[in-house]
Amino acid sequence: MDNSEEQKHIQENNGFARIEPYTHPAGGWGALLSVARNLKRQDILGKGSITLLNINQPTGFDCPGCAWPEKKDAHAFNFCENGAKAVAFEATSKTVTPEYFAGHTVSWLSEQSDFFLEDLGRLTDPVRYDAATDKYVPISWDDAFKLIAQHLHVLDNPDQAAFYTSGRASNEAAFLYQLFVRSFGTNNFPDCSNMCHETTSVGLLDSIGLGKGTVTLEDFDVADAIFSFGHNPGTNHPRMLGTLREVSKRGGNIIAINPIKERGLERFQDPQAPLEMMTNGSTPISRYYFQPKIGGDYALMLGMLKHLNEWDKKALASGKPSVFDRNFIAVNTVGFDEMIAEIERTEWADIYKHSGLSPEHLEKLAKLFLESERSIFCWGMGITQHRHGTANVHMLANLLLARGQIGRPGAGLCPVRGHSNVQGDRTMGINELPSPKLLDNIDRVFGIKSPRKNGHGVVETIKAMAEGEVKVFIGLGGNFAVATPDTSYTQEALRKCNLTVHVATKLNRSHLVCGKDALILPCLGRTEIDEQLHGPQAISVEDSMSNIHLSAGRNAPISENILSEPDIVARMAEAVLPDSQIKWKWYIESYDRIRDSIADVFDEFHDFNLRVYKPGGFHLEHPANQHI
Ligand SMILES: Nc1nc2c(c(=O)[nH]1)N[C@H]1C(S)=C(S)[C@@H](COP(=O)(O)OP(=O)(O)OC[C@H]3O[C@@H](n4cnc5c(=O)[nH]c(N)nc54)[C@H](O)[C@@H]3O)O[C@H]1N2
Ligand SMILES: Nc1nc2c(c(=O)[nH]1)N[C@H]1C(S)=C(S)[C@@H](COP(=O)(O)OP(=O)(O)OC[C@H]3O[C@@H](n4cnc5c(=O)[nH]c(N)nc54)[C@H](O)[C@@H]3O)O[C@H]1N2
Ligand SMILES: [Mo]
Repeated sequence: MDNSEEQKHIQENNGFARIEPYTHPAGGWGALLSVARNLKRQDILGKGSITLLNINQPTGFDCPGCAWPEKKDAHAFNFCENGAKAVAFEATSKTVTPEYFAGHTVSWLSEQSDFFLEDLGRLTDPVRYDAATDKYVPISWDDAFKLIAQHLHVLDNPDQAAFYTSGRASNEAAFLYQLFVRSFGTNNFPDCSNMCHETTSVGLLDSIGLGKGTVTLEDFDVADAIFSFGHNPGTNHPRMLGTLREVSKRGGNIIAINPIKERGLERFQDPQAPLEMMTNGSTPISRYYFQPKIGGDYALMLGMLKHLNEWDKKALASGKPSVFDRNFIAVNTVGFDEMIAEIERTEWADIYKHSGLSPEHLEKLAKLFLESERSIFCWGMGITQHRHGTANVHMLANLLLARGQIGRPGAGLCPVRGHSNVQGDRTMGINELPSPKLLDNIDRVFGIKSPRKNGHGVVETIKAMAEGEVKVFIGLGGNFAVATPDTSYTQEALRKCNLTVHVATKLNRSHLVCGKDALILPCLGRTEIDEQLHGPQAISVEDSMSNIHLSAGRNAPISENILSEPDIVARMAEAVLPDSQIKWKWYIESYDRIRDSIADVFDEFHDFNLRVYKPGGFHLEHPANQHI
């Protein structure tokens, strides 16, 4: 379909792409055709190949598509269908200019589909909402920052403003942003992570002392079994399918636990493996597929532990070694006996009822775990987005701890994050519940007094805006009005604000849900050259496996009137905090300076610049993944 046909097709389907039965493997020829179509749609066929060859290379830019790590020996095409689309989407030559805004009211734009809005192309100039004409009109950068300062200065207290972050912001942008917001005086940091892997971060912090996974890509090379709980790599992390395919090819077990049969977990045809493409073959991915009830994972994992416990008793009674890693448990854990007592109290009937698995299937699943000396547990939204998501995560950790399978090569915990730097943003201090240690360190390095009161996350921010307690909303990326729960209530809440500000690459619905005053501030994307006083700058990101590496764009910016995210944050800080001792603009001359300050605040970032400029970057140390 060409562009106009596709628009027509979408219009005819009320703005939704039609879902049709799909009988082919995930990936493969279908994926490549789709990539070609998207490059064409965005008018970058010529430019596209150069852009894509740079993706996820040591000297290129980090793929904005997702947070799955890159292989160290990546060949020239280490990107996937989605990554290619995400890049095509950003590197498009289509633009939304002030002239476009002059011809279209916000009411008219609001009637268009989400796809239509983003498909308009890249934002080229800062604009301000004009209620009289119901249109966005151009504003200079200086005036935009002045307007933000005016609104923030008239608040009764800093907690009347909230500062959202979407997980694409770089470490450098996120670090400056949290420093600005804390210098201003609030911890109101709603974050896309609140809707995503929050339960992972909270649950793992309880279970292993740090809210992050414990494995690296190399662990997948030696694992006996990969357990995939509630995530769908086929559409969401396609590069992960390459990793799973390798495991499958060398005879490793892949076990999916998912109420729905996801095509990507069943079969995968790798567009980067020529032989499979020529023969139209595909590698089976999951050897075993268990389909619990939605929300049944906690009961399922409890059942696995109950089986292990029964087998353990039998083993001990007949003089065989324990099923559990007793030594590891004694040295590294607390509360094991209490957990076993709780498991013994739980009836099998309840476990079957709540998990939705038959006794035979549950026993088979527990056996597979027992037989695997090195297991990796991967998980996504099927585990985290539940009321009992944190308890689910505790249970994942409990199973591995009971078998001593954390900190051992080929074994451990692997949350599969979404946005490409959502983990890094948290590491940089984007957190509405900051630890005293973080605040003390920031205060020591910068001589400020960070607020000690906890701030608002996403849900509290929406409530506070609805009740008129938060009056200014500033978003560093994202699509708050759509991504958050209870859309109509959220949109009503945003409209009550005195000012809404969105830093963005593309137009989306949130920009059309305006406060009394509203700004859209266009920023550079990952693929673009970020030229500052000391030359082109690189930013850094942290992937799902705690690897930190640099990313630098190669394309010319889409417009001369857009700024980098760190620059926008720094200029906003200058305007809002004229008496600040922090040299905001000086940081922008060279991002190495931001990284030096990050190293001063966070011990694990020691020698940041030295280490991050090495090809592939470095791995953040983590006590739970020290191999023993
Ligand atoms: N194309 C594309 N890719 C993306 C994104 C995007 O918007 N578009 N977003 C990115 C982001 S931010 C994220 S967080 C990731 C999300 O990626 P995923 O973590 O894969 O999330 P979902 O797509 O919601 O898929 C959830 C899976 O869990 C299963 N499931 C549902 N309920 C349960 C349950 O109770 N138990 C179990 N065991 N399984 C269950 C569903 O069948 C589904 O397969 O994707 C990232 N990648
Ligand atoms: N119904 C429903 N709601 C969900 C989910 C779901 O599966 N279903 N998933 C939840 C999850 S897991 C998450 S993580 C959240 C995501 O929530 P958000 O992060 O708020 O939403 P996104 O849709 O990822 O944001 C996309 C927008 O980010 C902007 N953007 C893209 N690249 C850049 C960049 O480099 N810089 C800047 N400044 N802006 C950029 C573009 O303007 C684009 O329109 O949504 C949550 N909400
Ligand atoms: Mo997410």
